[in-house]
Parts: sequence; C-alpha cells; structure tokens
Amino acid sequence: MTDIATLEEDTLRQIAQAPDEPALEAVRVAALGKKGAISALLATLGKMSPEERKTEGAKINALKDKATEALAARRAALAESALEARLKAETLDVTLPAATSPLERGRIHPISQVMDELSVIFADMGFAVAEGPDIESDDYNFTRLNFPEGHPAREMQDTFFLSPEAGEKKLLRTHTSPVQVRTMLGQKPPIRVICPGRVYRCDFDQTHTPMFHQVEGLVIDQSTHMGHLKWVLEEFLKSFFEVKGVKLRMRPSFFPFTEPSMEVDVQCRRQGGEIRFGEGEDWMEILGCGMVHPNVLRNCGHDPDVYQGFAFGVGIDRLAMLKYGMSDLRAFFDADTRWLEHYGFRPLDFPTLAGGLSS
Ligand code: 2NL
Repeated sequence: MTDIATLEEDTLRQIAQAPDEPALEAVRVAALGKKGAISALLATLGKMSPEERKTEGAKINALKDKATEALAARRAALAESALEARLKAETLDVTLPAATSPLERGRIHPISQVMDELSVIFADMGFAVAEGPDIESDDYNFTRLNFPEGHPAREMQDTFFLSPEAGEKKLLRTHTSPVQVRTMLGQKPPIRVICPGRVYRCDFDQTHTPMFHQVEGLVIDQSTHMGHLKWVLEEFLKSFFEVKGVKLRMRPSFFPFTEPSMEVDVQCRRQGGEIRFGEGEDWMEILGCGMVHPNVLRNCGHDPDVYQGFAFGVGIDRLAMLKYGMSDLRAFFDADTRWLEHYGFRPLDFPTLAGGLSS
C-alpha cells in the first residue's frame, strides 16, 4: 500500500532531519500523537475485515515500531551532539595557573624586605628593635648627641624644622639616633638595639631623596670595645650579602656622637656593572660607626667611667640597591606597581636565617 510506504518514508526522513529536540518532538506528535498520522492509520483497523486487519495491522504496527525506534535513535544522537557541542564550548585549560589570592599577588617593598632582613640578622646577635617618632625635639636629635650649637647639620638648609610651638623647636629627625637617646634614657645597660626607620634631610637629586631610611645600632655595656664592633659589623654584612665571609677596612672619620669615629669599607669586586661582595680587591664605603662619645653617654644618663659602647649607622635604601640591583633611588618612592611587581618580595616568604634571607 503506497499510503503506508509514503508515510513511512516521510516520517523516517523527518525524524532523521529533525535539527533539535523540539523539532523531533513535533515530528513524533505529527506521527504518533493522539491525532498523529500513524495513530489515525491504527484507528482505521477497527473498520476492516478480519483478513484485512491481519495484513494491514501487521504493516501499520511495523511502521509504528520503526518510527518509535527511529525517534529513540535520533533523540540519542541529538543528545550526544548537544553534549559534544557543550564540551567543546566549555573547554577548560587545566594548565592555566590557579586564581591567585590577594595575599599572593601583593608585594613587599624592597625597603620593608631589607628592614625585615636586618631585624632577623641582628635579633640573632641579641639585638632588640626600637622605634620612635619621626617628629623629634632639637634636644634629642642634636643636643644630647653632642652636636655643638652652630653645627652645619643644625642649619635650616639641611634640616626640616616645624614652625615653633610654645617655644619648643621641633624637626623631622635627620637620623634615627634620637631613638637610641630615648632607649638610653629609659633603659639600664646592657643595651643592644637597632633602630630602623625613616629620616629626613633637605636634599633632592639623583642619589638623595628628602626622606630616606636608616638603621642605626647601639651597644652599651661595661666592657664593650672596638673588637665587638668589628665582629658585629662583619657578621651583619656577611649575613646580609649572603656570602661566606667579608673583609672590612676601617678609616678614621668624624661624627659628633662618636670618638673615635670610623668609616667602614667592604671588600667587593666590580665587574661589568655588577658588584659582588666577599671577594675581589675593590672597596666600597658602606657605613659609619664609632665608640659612643662620653658626652653622649653622660647626656643620656650613663656614667662614661662605668659604661662604654659602640654605634653605627647605615643607609637602608643603598643597602637594598646594592643587594637587589636597583639603580635609581627615586623609583623607591614612585609607588609604581609595575616596579614593585619586578623588585618586590612575596608576602609569605618572610626572611629567616635558616630558610635564607632572600630565597
Ligand atoms: C653614617 C654614620 C653613624 C651613629 C651613626 C650613634 C648614635 C648614638 C650614639 C652614637 Cl645614640 N652614635 N650613631 C654613630 C656613628 C655613625 O652613622 O654615616 N650613617 C649613614
């Protein structure tokens, strides 16, 4: 019967060509739904003679089975290609780095890193860290440190003075020594402190910024001598530059707060714009130091006939530049996040002696 054959051909073609699930469902309804073409054919069976019903019934049921099977196969094929398309669209590159937390993304400024390194190195030698205010009195910044009236550092050109308030002369500290003055006034020897922090001077060019960083060290005890000073400086420089040994050279110098006063050079090798410490035949001036002047001890409440000590001062910014290879000091204070991404340190890698200061 051509009717059935045509219907079969049409239905199977429509099933095979249904582009998606809703279209396939529409084909099913049109063929097998209550009012569908195949259902309508089945309904004609009741009016047929028993013989006719036997032959036609078999044909119509076979058509129904074929259509049902074809529907199921097409449905499965559609589902599979839909899944394939989704997988293709949602590809995930598992080799990409995992999303980083802000704790990982942030960077520690090289100055903070070097301050942390210094604290770790000196803590290992029994030093405490002391801090004090950036705004100081003329007394703590100069007078008690044996700076005579009229010393050039006390001039307007070199120091930032604040407008005088109730007669008291205030200034931005020009070194961290006033922190040591405060320590000596408040503590009995033995004293072992380092004082890292910001200091200020009227100076701005290629190698000077009006604010910079310094660490000073102070040891006061009854039998402290220059041998101790030299050992402490050697240990400090060796640890800081992460080398097996360093040679130091001390040259006589002058500071108002120490007597004798010395400038310290550290052994290095300069090659191709690079500087290596702990080797070579060159010398680089690295810090100033000396034995605490008796006047300073007296001014800070200690009898110079009983106590003596040594002190030193180092520029932190220059230490950072020498160790980590930055060439322009001013970039330190530009707050350029790209510079910090390059020169900064990972916040969770806190320096330790055991783990390596800068690894
Ligand atoms: C330098 C020189 C120095 C000190 C700082 C000091 C502090 C007290 C007493 C004695 Cl309270 N001395 N500090 C001593 C010698 C040198 O710094 O060239 N710094 C960059």
